[in-house]
Amino acid sequence: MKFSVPRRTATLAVVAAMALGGLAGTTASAAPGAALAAPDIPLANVKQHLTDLQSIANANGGNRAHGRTGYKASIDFVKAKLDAAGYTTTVQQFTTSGATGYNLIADWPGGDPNQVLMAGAHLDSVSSGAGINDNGSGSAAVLETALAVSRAGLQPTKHLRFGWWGAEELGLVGSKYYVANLPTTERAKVSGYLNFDMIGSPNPGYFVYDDDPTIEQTFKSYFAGIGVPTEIETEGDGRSDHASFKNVGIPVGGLFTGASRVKTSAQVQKWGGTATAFDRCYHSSCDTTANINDTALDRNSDAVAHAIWTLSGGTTTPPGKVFENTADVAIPDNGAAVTSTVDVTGIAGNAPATLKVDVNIVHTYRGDLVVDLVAPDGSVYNVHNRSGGSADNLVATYTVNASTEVANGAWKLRVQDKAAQDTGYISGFKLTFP
Ligand code: DTR
Ligand code: ZN
Ligand code: ZN
Ligand code: CA
Repeated sequence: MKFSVPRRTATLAVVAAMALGGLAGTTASAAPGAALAAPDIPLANVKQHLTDLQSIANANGGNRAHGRTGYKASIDFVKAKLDAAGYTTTVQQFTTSGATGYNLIADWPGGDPNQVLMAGAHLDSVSSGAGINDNGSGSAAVLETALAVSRAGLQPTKHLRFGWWGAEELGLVGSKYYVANLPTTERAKVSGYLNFDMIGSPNPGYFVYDDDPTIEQTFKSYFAGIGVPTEIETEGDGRSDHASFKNVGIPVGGLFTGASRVKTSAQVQKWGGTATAFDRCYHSSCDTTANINDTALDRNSDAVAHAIWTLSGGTTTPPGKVFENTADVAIPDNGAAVTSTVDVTGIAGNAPATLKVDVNIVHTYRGDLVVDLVAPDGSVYNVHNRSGGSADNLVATYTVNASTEVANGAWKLRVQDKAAQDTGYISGFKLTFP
């Protein structure tokens, strides 16, 4: 039941959520130049995703393989969570081995579109089992990190994009298809791709891909910080979706806890466990939720978040010239548009191609809203158009190419609520010029 929430309660709700570390509406920021620390990724949340993926396999013939109903159900499951968290999602279809395959791409609004940091995992299993370690573990860790980005209202310098790949088990087919269909100009914008395939093995090792040195060091530093020794991943070249990105020159990295290879006695000394296979259920029907080492899954999930926060430039960019209006402006429910205005002065020439637009709207149903930036000459730049469903609030940073607009003048944030029930107000509108 949708309901309208009086401003005071809405404010209280947002404050309460902030206190609980819950909903969006809390925008993470740090002193200029300071790095933002990644949040702890709750192991319970990651395990719940694995339980849900196990249930999907159980309800679909025991697997989540390409071309089977369990795979599409897995895609729908992950997509629904990301849509509710405010991501812009795209399902990319392809055909292989006579069946339709699906990739899921999720973009976190904001950040520099010319610097894209990607992270991904293949979501398909083999046909013999549920594929909980291979690769529910990677898929769930990436999903929970994406949800943590949303909860934090992270506004990184780079644009964040997450991918869940189909048909990896048939030869990296989904990720190859994604890269092959990414225009060269778009590939050039991807500053790095982080891959997570089998990161919860029951007899785990802690392996770091040795491809891009910066990414490798980011992971190594994390594990060193928690006192866990790592080794370079030696069997990985070409063995998972990072190869699709590496093959077109995109810097890659990732984590791995081992498959059918046997842990050596030296590795047992280093990591504990037994001198047996890292994952004795690799590609087998016993790759279920019982086939997970919680400590490995927890450590690697936190390492995923650490890498995303660190490599996305979680530091605040050096402040430029800021023009802000923090006056609250009530948004009439399903009614006329309202505006918040900033008067820009002292900026010579035109606005930049990367004009930073910070929007802070308190509302109980962001899918009701159409939000436009209106330049002094009346040009309209739509930044939000009814996406996000019933999620609360719209707290985001947009990068607008306003290079054809004269900078000085009255810039307006125009907001219209276009659906009955649920109301809110503009809490803040900020423009940052370099
Ligand atoms: N090919 C992956 C499992 C795998 C085997 N070796 C590595 C090394 C690095 C990442 C993944 C793997 C699969 O079966 O999905
Ligand atoms: Zn596999
Ligand atoms: Zn795998
Ligand atoms: Ca409404």
